[in-house]
Amino acid sequence: MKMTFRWFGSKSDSVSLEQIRQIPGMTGVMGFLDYKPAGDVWTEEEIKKYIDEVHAAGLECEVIESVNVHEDIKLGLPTRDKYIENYRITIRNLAKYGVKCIVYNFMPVLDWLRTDLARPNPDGSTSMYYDEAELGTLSPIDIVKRTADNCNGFSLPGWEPERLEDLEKVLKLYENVDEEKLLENYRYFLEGILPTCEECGVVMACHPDDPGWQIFGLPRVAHSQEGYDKIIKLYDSPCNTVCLCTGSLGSNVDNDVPSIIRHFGKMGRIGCLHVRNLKHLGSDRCFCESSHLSSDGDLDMYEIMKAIYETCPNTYIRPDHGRMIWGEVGRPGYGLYDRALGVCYLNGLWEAIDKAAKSDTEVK
Ligand SMILES: [Mn+2]
Repeated sequence: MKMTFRWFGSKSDSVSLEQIRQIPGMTGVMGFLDYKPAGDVWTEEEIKKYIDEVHAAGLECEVIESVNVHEDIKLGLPTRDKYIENYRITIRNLAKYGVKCIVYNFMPVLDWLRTDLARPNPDGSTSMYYDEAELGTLSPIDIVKRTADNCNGFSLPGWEPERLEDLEKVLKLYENVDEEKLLENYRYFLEGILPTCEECGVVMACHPDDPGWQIFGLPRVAHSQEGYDKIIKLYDSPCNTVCLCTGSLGSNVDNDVPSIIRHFGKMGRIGCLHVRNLKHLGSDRCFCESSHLSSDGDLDMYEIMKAIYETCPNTYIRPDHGRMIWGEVGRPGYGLYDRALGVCYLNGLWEAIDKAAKSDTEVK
């Protein structure tokens, strides 16, 4: 297991590489060029600058997150070929600088979604929060505006203003795209890029829909074991993998997260993992992001780490969103303190699982 931490770059993150390096057991970052619009080529120069900085801090950068897929690809428009070619160039450029795994998602229009980015908890901390009942009263444009207004001056992944300028127009285009059509467009995308990945030794890891169901009537395909099975079958390659985000999948109470990890872990199709917890509040469609601890949320983190240990022990892992604690101000979900506590807890679980497994072997 390689423990990593998301880092948005020195100009866009309240957390420094030095702070990340000082977290026990930390090996590297999951990197991100947050200023790149979907569809643009990530140039060698930009990649080198980011990765050199990470290496200079004594950390690795083998995973890159959110090379966003242009909407025209998801919609299957004729212009998609240009964006797929750009994506291929980006893959080659990232591979040149040692990147082994690229995280992306195939969610139409809207990326992950919350109705509150700083919901107060009884202990005085704040959490990101989602309530479907509240969402019912808002339009997609309302929710985008509210998110932009409440993120402490940082842009959130998937909420870049350039991407959302034409929101209404894009939503209209999706009226003709159902789940089947989206999967067809998805296949075309994978056929376009996976041969390049095979050539370069890079895996693509699809992040789940968040929350893990359809919203605003938009088609979504990546929020269950069955959905991922379909995606894996679209193009059979070891480079076609899942970014298994326990919080996103766990938002849907029908998902048995440890069992999904075992299913794809055994197939060798987990490219990396985001590990976090969440707590449902009174309804299956209302939850807040809790601390990583099992007893604070609905997910059994011990079973999750055990499933990883037993089926994909060499995977990249990072803590995912954390609460804001100890008065920290930063990008919602991406402060230092609660995520660093999450790392220590996950490392503790791992050591216990590892030692128990080794002493079992000795007894036999
Ligand atoms: Mn995630």
